[in-house]
Amino acid sequence: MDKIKFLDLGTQPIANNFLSSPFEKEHLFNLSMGMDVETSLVTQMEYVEPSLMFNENYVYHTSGSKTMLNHFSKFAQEVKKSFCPSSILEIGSNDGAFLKNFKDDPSCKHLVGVEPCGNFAKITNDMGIATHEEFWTEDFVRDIDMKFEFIYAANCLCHIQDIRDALRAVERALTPGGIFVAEDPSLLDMVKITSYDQIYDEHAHIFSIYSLNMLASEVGLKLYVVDHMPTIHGGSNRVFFEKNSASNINSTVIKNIIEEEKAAGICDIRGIEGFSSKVENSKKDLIKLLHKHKDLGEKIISYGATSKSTTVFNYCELGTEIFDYITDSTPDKQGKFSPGMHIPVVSPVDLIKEHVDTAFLAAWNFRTEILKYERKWQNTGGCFITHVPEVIEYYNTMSPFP
Ligand code: DWN
Repeated sequence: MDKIKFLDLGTQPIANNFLSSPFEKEHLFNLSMGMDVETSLVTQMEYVEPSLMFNENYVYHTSGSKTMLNHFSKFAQEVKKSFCPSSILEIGSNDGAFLKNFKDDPSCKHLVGVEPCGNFAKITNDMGIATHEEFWTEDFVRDIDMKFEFIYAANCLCHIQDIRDALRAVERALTPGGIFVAEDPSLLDMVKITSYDQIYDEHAHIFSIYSLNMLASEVGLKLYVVDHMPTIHGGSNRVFFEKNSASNINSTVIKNIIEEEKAAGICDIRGIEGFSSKVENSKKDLIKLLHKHKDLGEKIISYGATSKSTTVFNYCELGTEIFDYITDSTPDKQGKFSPGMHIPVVSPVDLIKEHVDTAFLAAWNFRTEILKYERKWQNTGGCFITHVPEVIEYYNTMSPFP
């Protein structure tokens, strides 16, 4: 790919490599984004070796939030109703949050997961879902020699560096007329709300519908529906493709979406270059606001040890001089130190009893769920700080949360 760079997020560690000791040696790399000249794909300038990110120590559990469990259970019901597939494969099946909904469905004869992280492949194999501990490649599909009526990839396609190979693999694994559904962060949303923290080692690409459509059509996958989901992972698109389709369903809607993307400047390098200054301003504003609270002698913590916050903390150089600790509900992250900035990660605390004054909302994509849990603390004067869609402090007296 011939890429032109438009954003530099500096030196970064592996986003989910939580450390047992702050003195552990870390893999560091330069995180920069560019645009592919031919397809306008927004993609990293240099990719990180996949086995450094996706291995048996991977810590992100899809089932860690009620919002996502409901999201996948609801979509599984829709799939059963609309397609009633007899064979389903999920690329990047993680802890089975989606596939488990089909386990006892008699009409689904073949249920297969593909997951490179050994700890997660074990979880779904133990559930009785046949799971291959493999990366998704055309070679892998050639080896298994099976066809599926429905293939799903949630927050996974954007992780696969050789995107053309991944799409060829999908086409090869689908039955004629088979359906492929991918959901990933939306480039348009990322640019609109300056959520630059969608960029970290694992997210090799951030898709526009324009570039994803171009790449998928190269291999005969026809895009026919785009569902925009503004509240899922901070703004995602769920896109439906059909293999060998001659139909033109929804093409006007898709045309309009692509027109909107072009008008927003995300399909050409001159348009997207402006994103870089928005990101720099966000950084300056966040540092200033956090320091203002610190200078008042407040106790500040971060809420959710997310991959996204690895980008924010390392790009803005925010560490233990600001945050006492990060809370996270994932047992595998607790007792560890955050990548790069080495902030201790602890299990969720009672913010009132711990006298926390301010919490940075690192898991801002779950703010509705989190604000519900922390209503009491907010009623006692607790303040959330977020950087999305802009850097603000949020007290309970203010409404609505943007
Ligand atoms: O694509 C990816 C996305 C979908 O998920 C991955 N490559 C990795 C991961 O990214 P992330 O780490 O930024 O995802 P989340 O879902 O924003 O992480 C939320 C974190 O916050 C989890 O570790 C769970 C934790 N959490 C919490 O401590 N209390 C979450 C909720 C809702 C809570 O109430």
